[in-house]
Amino acid sequence: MSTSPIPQPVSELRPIRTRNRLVRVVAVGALAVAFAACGGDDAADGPRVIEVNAVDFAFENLPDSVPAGTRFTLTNSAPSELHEIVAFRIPDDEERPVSELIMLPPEELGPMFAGEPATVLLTPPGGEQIAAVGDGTLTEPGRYVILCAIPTGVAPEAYLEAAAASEGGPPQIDGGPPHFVHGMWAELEVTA
Ligand SMILES: [Cu+2]
Repeated sequence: MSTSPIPQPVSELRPIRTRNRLVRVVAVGALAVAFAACGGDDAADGPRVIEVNAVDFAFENLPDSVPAGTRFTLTNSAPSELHEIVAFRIPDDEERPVSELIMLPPEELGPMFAGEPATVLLTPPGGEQIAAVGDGTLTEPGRYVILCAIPTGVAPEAYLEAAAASEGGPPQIDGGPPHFVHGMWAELEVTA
């Protein structure tokens, strides 16, 4: 071998590095990485997949009820806003509808969802989905809050950079109110 490898320009390497770092930092389990790597080739008798589309400021094609094991994916047809699906299972002893819970002040709502969400999928406008927590599959029956907490008016790249830098905590970034304030939330029942 007499030829030395041609170094790749930094501009080509950088997006790959950024993406890897994001997945490593934001994704909590190794499971998310494994699923992202294998690409979701579902067999005919495999889990049901529902493609949800995000617009400003709502989820399209999100049913009220799905069987356990359903996997969601997220596309984003909004012109400029990053959107996400965050799914939190509602505690069994909580009986209020999501329409009431979502109106609670942060100090009341926060503790109810202090744990890990069941899944978090982010998709930039017209871009590729990033599975940050889980792979979009909801396995445990119960009621769920589905919401988007992206701050209004934040540049998608800026938010993703902040999320990567926050090491699992809430991204430190200025912006308008979270999208769920504009109605980007839903209640979902996962049946056994
Ligand atoms: Cu959103």
